Amino acid sequence: MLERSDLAENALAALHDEAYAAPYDRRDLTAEGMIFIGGRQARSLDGAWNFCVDLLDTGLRQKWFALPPADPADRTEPWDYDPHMGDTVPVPSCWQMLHDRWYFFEGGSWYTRAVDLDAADLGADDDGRLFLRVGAASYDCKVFLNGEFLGDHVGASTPFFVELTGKAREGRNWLMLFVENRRRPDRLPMQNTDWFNYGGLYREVSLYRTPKVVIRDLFVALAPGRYDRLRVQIHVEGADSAQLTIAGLTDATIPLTDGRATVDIVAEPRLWSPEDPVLYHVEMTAGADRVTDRVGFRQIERRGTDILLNGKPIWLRGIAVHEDDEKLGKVTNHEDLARRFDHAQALNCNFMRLAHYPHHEDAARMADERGILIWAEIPVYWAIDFANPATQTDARNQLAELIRRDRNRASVVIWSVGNENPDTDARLSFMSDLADLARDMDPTRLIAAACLINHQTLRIEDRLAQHLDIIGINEYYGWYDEDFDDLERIGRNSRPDRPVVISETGADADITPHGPATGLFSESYQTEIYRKQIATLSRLDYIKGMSPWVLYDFRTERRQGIFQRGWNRKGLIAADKVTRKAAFDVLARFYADRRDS
Ligand code: GCB
Repeated sequence: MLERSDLAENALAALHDEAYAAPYDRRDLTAEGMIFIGGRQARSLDGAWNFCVDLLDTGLRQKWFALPPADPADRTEPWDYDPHMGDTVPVPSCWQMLHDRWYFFEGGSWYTRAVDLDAADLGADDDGRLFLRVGAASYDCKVFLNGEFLGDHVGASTPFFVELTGKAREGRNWLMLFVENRRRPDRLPMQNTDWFNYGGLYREVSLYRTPKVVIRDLFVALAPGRYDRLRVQIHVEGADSAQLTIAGLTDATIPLTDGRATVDIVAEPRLWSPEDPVLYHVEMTAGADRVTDRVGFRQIERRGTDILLNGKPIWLRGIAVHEDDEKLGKVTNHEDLARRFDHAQALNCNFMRLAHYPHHEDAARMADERGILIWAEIPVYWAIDFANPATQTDARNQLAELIRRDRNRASVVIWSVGNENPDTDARLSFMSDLADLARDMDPTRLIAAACLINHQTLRIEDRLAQHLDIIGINEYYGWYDEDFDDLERIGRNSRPDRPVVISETGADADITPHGPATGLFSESYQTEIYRKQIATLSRLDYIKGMSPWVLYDFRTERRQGIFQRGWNRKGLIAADKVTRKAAFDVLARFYADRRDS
């Protein structure tokens, strides 16, 4: 007889245990645990990780993470998965893009890799600290190190941190991440969306060494309404002052109370704008810790139905874009981002909507460099479980993580708290709370949401509007709504007291060899819709911009028509991200005229 270990006993007991996941559903890795990473040296953990899909959560039930490494020949009990060996996948990646058999896989998966650390990594010399950062994992990620459960994060698109200080050991460590992407009614988004449910560790994973003192947060911007004052908000752990240097502007010692300070500093920076996207080198030290950033300074405000950038009215010539790639899925790289911004600039855009969830942080960095204004959003999309407090906590945390990550980016001018949600009491309370949170964390930006038109009254009408600075409107006249005259009526019937941005409009065009020559789904039909939309919308003076749907065709499970075949074909450019459709030029010409007017 074999002598059974605890693990083997557990594997047997777990056959009848349906509460197996409860200890790991902690949701304790949140915005609170973030550290500021600008200018820090990262040790990349990207590359090959051991991997296996786990449809039945067997790894959580049997505790695969607790299996000590051993040569198979030395094991005395059977095992269902050994995380220390076997097939590997690259990180970052989406598993759907790696094997046909994983294309529609929704469930848990295990990523494992060895991490070798020396005494210096563990802070032996300087009492230093060690943090793991995961750029994004879709949707729930549970972190284990050497068999120990360290924490749980929910939300598919924002980064999270785990402190490894005191947990990691000298020599070989085994880091294991359980990443699970089930669509569920209580998640953001819920089951039903119009984009593909990619899964996996699809952004970078890194280690950060810090000294004992850690700069957790640094937020620097023009003080609201002022051009001669910077407002600086700091959170440092373990120091009672910080030194802030902004090249050519200031060199200030800032006293901290309980590690925190919010101070105004006299300075008159050159203003960041699409025409002059100037960035300043910012450096902060506290104790032995040091971080840097490149930050632009600008004001964005609304006055009546106007949007003002640095005090001057601006019209947002935009385009909406998904984070989606034919070959890579949601993985973003520099080349892809650069091409995206090249295309936006070829359209004569000054604005981009990053739909429908936080995109890679490098998107806003590139927008800072290129002078493109950004609408950033969280996936409060369609029929969210608005009455569920856990869903609300998740939404608040995703918003907080996004704001903490990107609020030094001058390009980001709008936080959007949702897309096309029904006007119910529960939704109003859920989303107005998000608007309040965004304003509270960041008074230097405008708050928006993509709202729906009231089709009964043919008016722009949404109770959430009073909590927003910008009313986004998604409308598809000529496509889902056939009567184009209704768009004219809506224009006349509506008297919004604040700016409206047409956050979506468009039509599908299938330019693959299967595509039709005329009618719905043809290139000519799409072009015609753009012409009519532009003609109608440009007559409405409360419309202060638009971001038509969408730059590239993107993958989505819900589109299975013969001209769709798993793709939303509303792109102005096909899924190859090269072939432009005729409507591209129509929009580019309109934006060129608007720029000059
Ligand atoms: C919308 C949604 C967007 C869809 C788009 C469409 O209103 O906001 O996510 O992809 O329409 O193509 O139907």
